[in-house]
Amino acid sequence: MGVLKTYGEFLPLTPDTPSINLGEGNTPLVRSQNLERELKVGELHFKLEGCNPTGSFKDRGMVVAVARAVEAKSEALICASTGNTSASAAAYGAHLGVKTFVLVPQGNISLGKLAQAMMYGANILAIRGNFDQALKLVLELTQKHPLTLVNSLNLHRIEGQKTAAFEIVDSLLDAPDLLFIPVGNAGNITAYWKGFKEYCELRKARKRPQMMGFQAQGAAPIVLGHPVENPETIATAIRIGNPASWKKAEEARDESGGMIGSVSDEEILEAYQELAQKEGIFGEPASAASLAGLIKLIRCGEDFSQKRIVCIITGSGLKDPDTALRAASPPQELEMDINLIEDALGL
Ligand code: AN7
Repeated sequence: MGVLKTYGEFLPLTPDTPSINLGEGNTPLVRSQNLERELKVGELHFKLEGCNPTGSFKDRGMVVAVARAVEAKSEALICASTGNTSASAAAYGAHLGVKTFVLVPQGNISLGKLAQAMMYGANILAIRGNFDQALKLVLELTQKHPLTLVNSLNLHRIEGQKTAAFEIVDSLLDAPDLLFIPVGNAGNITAYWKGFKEYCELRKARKRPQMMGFQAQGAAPIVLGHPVENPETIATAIRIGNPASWKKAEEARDESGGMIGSVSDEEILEAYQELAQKEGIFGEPASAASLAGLIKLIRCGEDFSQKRIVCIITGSGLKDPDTALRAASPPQELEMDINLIEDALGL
């Protein structure tokens, strides 16, 4: 049905907003089959945002931002992106026939995301710089030209993304005790917190979760308390050194009694594989930062045995085949001989 129709009453829509829908939202909330027991968590769920139409949570906000841009007769959309925003903007731009410009950091965007933006027909520039520098340029361009910014500084993005919090409450009949979420530009943690607060005010939830955000160790400005000039991490989606929603992420952390921590690339890769091999859930590396954060806290002695926890898996693992092929074992090659095959399979 789509986010606009399902949650329209909570979104900044007008009677003139086009009613569009690429099938975003209504993503599965899946109960853990193995890690819940191994990690001794009371209840562990994964929210599979990779099931959105372009394979990430960005679609929830993009549908609102692009519908409103079309309503305002915008000539073109523009964003800087580590990949997922560009794929989503390009898809909704194509769906509504609006030109889409994207600036991505050359060499640091995963293959699937680049393929998506190309296929949807966006005008893509791979700049010789990082995401933070690309965003700065995009903001300058929007000052000079009549372009609609569709980064999460566009508050319609945040409004759309808060619907994921609504879905979690609608499905659990309350907010979880804790929400684990990757943090990059910090729009998503801002959006979830807004969603949980609104549902609580409307008495659809009795409580609000502690917001547990995780950045990659080489790109952890909020944890360090200062911008990181040259952010580095294998999780290219969150390779961000100066998040646009920094202050709002801190508010979410402080108002909820949560935390923003960091996880190393090794911890991210471990969680990435655990999630795939123990749960059958293939998230992209940045997505695994949420689970990596949970595992890290448990190793440090935290007891979550009485807690209900949701980990947000923000994007699909298929977006980054290169990292998957490096992380997992390659197939064994073999002649077409049944005896050799039986031997190889240990049958
Ligand atoms: C899979 O696409 O910033 O903290 O330009 O793709 O709201 O930025 C992506 C971010 C987490 C972090 N997981 O969310 C972009 C971009 C995935 C992501 C994040 C991103 P924010």
